Amino acid sequence: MPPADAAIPRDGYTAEVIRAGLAAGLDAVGVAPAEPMLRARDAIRDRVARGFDAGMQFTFRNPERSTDPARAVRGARSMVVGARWYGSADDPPVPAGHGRFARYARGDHYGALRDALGSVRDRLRADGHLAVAFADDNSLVDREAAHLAGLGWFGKNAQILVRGLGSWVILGAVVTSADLDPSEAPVEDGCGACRRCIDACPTGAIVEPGVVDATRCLSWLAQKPGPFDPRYRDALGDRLYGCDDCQEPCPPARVAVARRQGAPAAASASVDVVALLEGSDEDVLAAMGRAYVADRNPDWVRRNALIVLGNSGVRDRRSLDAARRYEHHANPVLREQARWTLDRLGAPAGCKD
Ligand code: B12
Ligand code: SF4
Ligand code: SF4
Repeated sequence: MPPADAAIPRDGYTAEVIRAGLAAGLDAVGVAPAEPMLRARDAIRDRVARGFDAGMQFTFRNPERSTDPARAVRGARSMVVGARWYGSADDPPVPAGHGRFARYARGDHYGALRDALGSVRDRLRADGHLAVAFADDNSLVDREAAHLAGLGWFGKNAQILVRGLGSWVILGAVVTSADLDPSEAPVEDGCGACRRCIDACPTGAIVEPGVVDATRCLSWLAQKPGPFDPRYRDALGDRLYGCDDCQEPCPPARVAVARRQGAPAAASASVDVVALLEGSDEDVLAAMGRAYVADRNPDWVRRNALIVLGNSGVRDRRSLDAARRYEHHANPVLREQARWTLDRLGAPAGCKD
């Protein structure tokens, strides 16, 4: 597999802009024309028609806007799309009674991505162009932009796999009025006959290659407000936030981790859920760092913590007392969740031991 920067032009303004992105900490950079992304628009409409959007807002709320870069920046001509690798050399074991963070939520990777995109934006502005950076923003579909910029191919897990880096990357773009040379695209499919991600998904959420039913995806279920679908509480296992199961077994992702010797060790991979359940609102939100928490309401994190506690099998006094704190909580979602947790730990609600 050629390295991620194989397609960088040797000279010219586009090459300078791409090199500015790489120098600022992006691991791969490509350029796409800022045209409407009609395939993504159709895909969003298809997901909504099939109910796979699960009521999510994000890019789904206004597909005409999120698939048209010119709606984000008037007179847009190009998108400079960047990927930042967040893989780590290790995956620290998660002790019983701890809730696991998915890899992308360990540390402030989006902060580093936005800083790097900001450098590209500043360079373009300094040269007299309009430029706005977007990363994980409702205004732009990042994966389709990355695909059109030749950064990688769509894996069957719906992730963009960057050449030489695999899927442990987050994505963002600078939409600009500068007329840049598009990168070579699309990148040839690299999945072939493999289907490990589809088989590894604990809830069968990858219903077709590249199509995720968010009503079953643990990543969404752990983010959404309200009660957690009882059908998937067992499957949540020890995940407090996010799910990596459709990436862990992916051969190109594994090769990239093995190849990038000296990659940093993972930042904190988990948190003690009893401590979380005993903590104040501020403590809970602080433990989540800059991860998305719906309405910044710590109760949705506590709901997940109760499920993780129930799944942990840790039935000591500390765990039972933590769950019992929520038996009479003001939030009915947490009351119901606490009852499930106590049942799961073999200490039904109301039972004093
Ligand atoms: C909504 C959302 C979610 C939702 C829905 C995911 C989904 N599949 O759409 C939920 C909450 C479930 C989610 C989960 C995750 N997400 Co998310 N999410 C987004 C968000 C905000 C919008 C995505 C979107 O618009 N989807 C619309 C649908 C229609 O797009 P799609 O399913 O990819 O459709 C395309 C493919 O089907 C492809 N296609 C068309 N024909 C074919 C045919 C074949 C054979 C194939 C393979 C593909 C293919 O073209 C379609 C159009 O582009 C973006 C950020 C952004 N602003 O773009 C991040 C984003 C996609 N998420 C990201 C990440 C990291 C994750 C998680 C890994 C987090 C985690 N560890 O828990 C999981 C992975 C789940 C998964 N397997 O997709 C990254 C992806 C990075 C990458 N390498 O691709 C993004 C880009 C955020 C970022 N800026 O880095 N996410
Ligand atoms: S993130 Fe987890 S639940 Fe969602 S599709 Fe991937 S493996 Fe399935
Ligand atoms: S696990 Fe296999 S099929 Fe899935 S994204 Fe990776 S290479 Fe493609």
